[in-house]
Amino acid sequence: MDVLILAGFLGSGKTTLLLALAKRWIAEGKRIAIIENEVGAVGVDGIRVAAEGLAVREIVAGCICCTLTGDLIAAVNEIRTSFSPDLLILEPSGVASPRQVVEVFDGMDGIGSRLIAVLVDGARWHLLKNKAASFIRGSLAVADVALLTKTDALSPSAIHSALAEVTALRHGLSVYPVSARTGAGMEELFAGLTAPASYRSICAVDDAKSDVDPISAIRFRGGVYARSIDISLGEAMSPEAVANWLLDAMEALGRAIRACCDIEPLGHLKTALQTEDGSLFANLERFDHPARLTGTLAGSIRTMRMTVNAIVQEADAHALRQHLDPVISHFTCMTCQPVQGYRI
Ligand SMILES: Nc1nc2c(ncn2[C@@H]2O[C@H](COP(=O)(O)OP(=O)(O)O)[C@@H](O)[C@H]2O)c(=O)[nH]1
Ligand SMILES: [Mg+2]
Repeated sequence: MDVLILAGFLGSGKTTLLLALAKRWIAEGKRIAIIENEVGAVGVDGIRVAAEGLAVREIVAGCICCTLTGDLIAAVNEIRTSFSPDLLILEPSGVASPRQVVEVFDGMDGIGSRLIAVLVDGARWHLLKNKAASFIRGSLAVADVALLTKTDALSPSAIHSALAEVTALRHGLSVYPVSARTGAGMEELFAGLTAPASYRSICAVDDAKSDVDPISAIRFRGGVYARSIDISLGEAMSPEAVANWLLDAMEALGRAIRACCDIEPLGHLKTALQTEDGSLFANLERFDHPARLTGTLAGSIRTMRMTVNAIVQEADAHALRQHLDPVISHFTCMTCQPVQGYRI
């Protein structure tokens, strides 16, 4: 069983890329298993991956690079013996230290090639390079390959300078520009990741030395909010009305997050709405932009489960809870019943 670790800061595009890679390889006949890790007590990515019909194991309520290492080892062993995939794709939480994640696989039985791809968010590069520089340097220090994601949101000259700046953080590392949204760069990535020989040409880092200590460089300080509620609608709603409602809800949640931060927040707010006929997902990682929806709903909707997961750098967990709880309680046209509490 080979292992591909897709690491990167909160909201850098890991789950989106993971879905694109997994679907492509499954179509080619590969057996793929996925592990999703989220720090909050309830996660959204596992729901999103399962909604695509993929085999996924969730590890929540902590980080697999430290507190939940034992859970990761148990999950990997169980997947290997019971499912025996060709490839296990692992998405650590967006605050994990990739070095510590990869060390979990050292000396484990039955692991073939092991590769760490570190995603760097091109659309937020201007923010990340100032506010999350040590996280990115620490991640790149152990990367086999780096990907500059969301290139569709950048001009050609911005791509060029971001590539140069990211490469400068880890001498000798090849940084690969991709857009999972438009598919730009994806063919080269598929080819590279599938054929180890050509992969070497993308990933010319064998001799590169990094002077960054990858663990001490990664110290995340911030707040986590994760909560799941069951919603019964007084009157049935159409999928379009629910989608519009979710966009409004995300705007309100995003505003609440901004209100509890002194500076422009850096983090990721994710929401899943699960109904009997499909699921809808919303993401906000640029808090001054509207949320983006994915997934599909059908039929006439009477009940839904809403799962919210937010993690914000430098935010206080209590402040996050104080700002977000009332918003969730104020979805007034609905009867909300908490099913799982938030966790800090
Ligand atoms: N413009 C653009 N946005 C993307 C792309 N890939 C992901 N995103 C957006 O980035 C946000 C975070 O994506 P996600 O895959 O959940 O990131 P993760 O937190 O690293 O797993 C979502 O709003 C996605 O729609 C891309 O290629 N282009
Ligand atoms: Mg994700």
